[in-house]
Amino acid sequence: MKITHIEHLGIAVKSIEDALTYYEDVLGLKCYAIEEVADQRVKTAFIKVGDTKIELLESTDPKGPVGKFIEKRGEGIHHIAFAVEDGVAEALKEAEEKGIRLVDTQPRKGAEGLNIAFLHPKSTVGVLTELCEHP
Ligand code: CMX
Repeated sequence: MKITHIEHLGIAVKSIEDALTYYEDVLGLKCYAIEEVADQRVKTAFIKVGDTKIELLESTDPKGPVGKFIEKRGEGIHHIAFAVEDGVAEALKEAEEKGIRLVDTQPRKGAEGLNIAFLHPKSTVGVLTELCEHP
């Protein structure tokens, strides 16, 4: 697959409002959008940092992926998202052929309207990995 850049880093937080006091007041960054992704049971906040972004993830359901993550591992880096040039479907096919366990077998819609899919952290050296592309 052809990865062009890190599209964003996902960071699990208990409260976006509390986390923003650090990102905005201490680091001087600016949140430009807050969006709920209902099917993922999260609220997301986006912060631009140069050519990439940070996506803060607040769970809306303790049984959702971020709720479970925080319960088990606490707040912190949740996933890395790579932009792929040759399309998410093609990248997924290639990853599967190379023995990687897929969370999503097909691309789906994520925050900001991107086409996204996740690779399972148990086959990506411990880091939940998202592949994404602008539609
Ligand atoms: N990073 C690294 N490891 C992780 C992880 C993460 N984000 N999430 C779970 N794990 C690990 C757990 O620690 C656990 O490891 P051990 O067995 O060694 O304890 C193992 O994976 C299984 O964890 P689990 O709590 O039983 O969770 P599930 O198997 O139910 O789900 C996963 C794990 C990755 C399939 C699920 O979190 C998922 O589908 N993630 C993709 C979707 C997602 O994260 N959405 C939120 C973001 C949405 C967005 O950005 O728009």
